[in-house]
Amino acid sequence: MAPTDPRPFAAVDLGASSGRVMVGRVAAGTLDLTEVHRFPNTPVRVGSTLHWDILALYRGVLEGLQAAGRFAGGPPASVGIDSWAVDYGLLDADGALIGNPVHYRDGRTGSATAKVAGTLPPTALYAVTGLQHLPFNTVYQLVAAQGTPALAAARRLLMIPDLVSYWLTGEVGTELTNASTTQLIDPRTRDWSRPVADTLGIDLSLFAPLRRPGDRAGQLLPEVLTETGLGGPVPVTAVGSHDTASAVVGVPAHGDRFAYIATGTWSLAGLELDAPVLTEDSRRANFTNELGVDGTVRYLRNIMGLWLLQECLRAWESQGRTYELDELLRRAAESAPLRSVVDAGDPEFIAPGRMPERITEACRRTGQPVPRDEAETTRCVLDSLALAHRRALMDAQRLSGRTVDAVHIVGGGARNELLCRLTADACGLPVVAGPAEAAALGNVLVQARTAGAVAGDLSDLRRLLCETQDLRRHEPMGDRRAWERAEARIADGRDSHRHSEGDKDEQPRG
Ligand code: LFR
Repeated sequence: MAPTDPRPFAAVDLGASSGRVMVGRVAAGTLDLTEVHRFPNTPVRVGSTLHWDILALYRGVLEGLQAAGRFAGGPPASVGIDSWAVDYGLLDADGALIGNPVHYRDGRTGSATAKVAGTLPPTALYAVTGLQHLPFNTVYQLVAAQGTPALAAARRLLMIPDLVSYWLTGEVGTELTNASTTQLIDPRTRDWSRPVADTLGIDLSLFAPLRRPGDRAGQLLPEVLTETGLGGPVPVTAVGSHDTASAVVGVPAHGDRFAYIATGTWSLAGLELDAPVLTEDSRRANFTNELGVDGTVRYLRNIMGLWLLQECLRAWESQGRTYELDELLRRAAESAPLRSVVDAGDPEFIAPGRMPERITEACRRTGQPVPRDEAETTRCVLDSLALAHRRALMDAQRLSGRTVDAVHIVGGGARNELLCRLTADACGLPVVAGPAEAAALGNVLVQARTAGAVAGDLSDLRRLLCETQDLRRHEPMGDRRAWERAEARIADGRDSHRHSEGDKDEQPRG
C-alpha cells in the first residue's frame, strides 16, 4: 500500500435513539465516511426504572465491526468508540456487569440533587468542576445509588464507551472528555477532584485510570476477532468518547471566531475555549466546561434539542397519527412564525412522555396561544430551539469575552433546513450547516492522527473537513426585533415559573 492510500478506520457512534458503525477512509486530502451498520437504541423500562439495553447495543457494535471488515475488504486500521455522556455500568469483582445501566432520563436522581446541594453548595461545586447543573450528571446518579446492593458490590465503574471498549479489549480505562461530564473532574487540572468526591462520599477508586483522546486503549480480543470475522490485530484507540467532544472536533471551522451547535437529541450550543470559565455569572447562566480533545474546553449549554420533536412524533404515532418528518417540516415552514415559544432549556422537558400536551401547557402557562395542530406544534418547537440557540450563543460570548462571526450547526439537525435557517435569523449570524455525521468524523480523525494517516492540530483536522465535506451556508434574514420580543415572552414566563416553584434548590436554568 502506498503511504498516501486512504486507510479505513471504524467509528462506533452510539446515540440516544440509534447506534451506528461508520468506516472513514483517511489520507492527506481525503476523508470519506460510509455508514456500514445502523441499529436502534430502544430503552427499556423495568418496573419504574428506565434502562439502556446495553447488550443489544453491544450486539449492534459487533455486527457493525463485521460489516466494517466486509466493507473495507479487511480489518480496519483501528476502532474508536463514542456515545452519549454521564451514564455508566458497574462491574463486580469478576469484571461482570452488575445490572443494566440506568438511563439518564430516569427519574431516580429526583432527591439526590437537593441532597448534594445540602452537602456541597452549588456555588462551591461549580467553582471546582465548572459543570452545568443537569439533574442526571453522574454525581447525582451515584449519590442516588448510595446504599444500593449494586453499588456495594461494584469494584469498577465504566462510562458507556469505556464499557464497550472493555468488552472489546479486556482493558479498562476512563476516557477524559466523558469523565468530565461526571462532575467529579476539575477542568483546570484536567484530573479528578478528590475534595468533591470525598465530600460527597464517592469512591474515586471505582474509576479506572484516566486516558486521553489519541491514547491506545487495547486490541480486539481473540473472541471478538472470531465473532466479527476480522483478522487481527486491530487496535482500539481512545477518541473524544463523549459524542459531543468528537462532534466538536468535526466542526469545519477556520480560526477561533466560531460558535457551534451540535444538534441531535440535544442541542449543545457554545464555544471552544482554551481555559474554563468558572465565574458565578457563568454558573447562574448554567454554562458547562466540559473537556475537549487537545486540551480544549467545551463551553456550552444543553438545550432540549430535537428530543422535543422526536417525543411529539412518538406521542402522535401512539395515537395512530404517523407523519413524514419532511411533510411536517414543510407545513411548519408555512405556519405563522413565533406565534408561541417555550423555554427549550427548561429541565421540565427532560423526562419522556406526553410532549405535545406539555408544550401546550407551557404555552398556556405563559399566556401565549396554544398550537392548534401538529404543524403549529412543530413550528413552536423549532422557533423555541432557534431562540434557545440565540440565547446560549449570546450568553457564551458575553461570559467568555470571545465574539464570533459564524455559527456551525453539526449533527443530525444540520439536515433540518428550517432549523438552520431560523437559527441564522435568530442569532443574526451566518449558519454553516454540516456535516451531519460530525461525531463519527471527529472520532475517525482522532484515530487517524494516532495512526499517522493525518497530522496536525485541530485546525489541520478541520481544514481537511472543509476541503472534503458538503456544507450549506444560511445568511441571516428577517427582523431581529421579532426574536427579541419572543425572548422577552420567555423571560417573563421563566420568572413567574421560578416564583411559583419557589426556586427550590437554587439551581440555575439556562
Ligand atoms: C449528546 C449528549 C450530551 C449530554 C447528553 C447526556 O448526545 O452526550 O452532550 O449532555 O447526551 O449524556
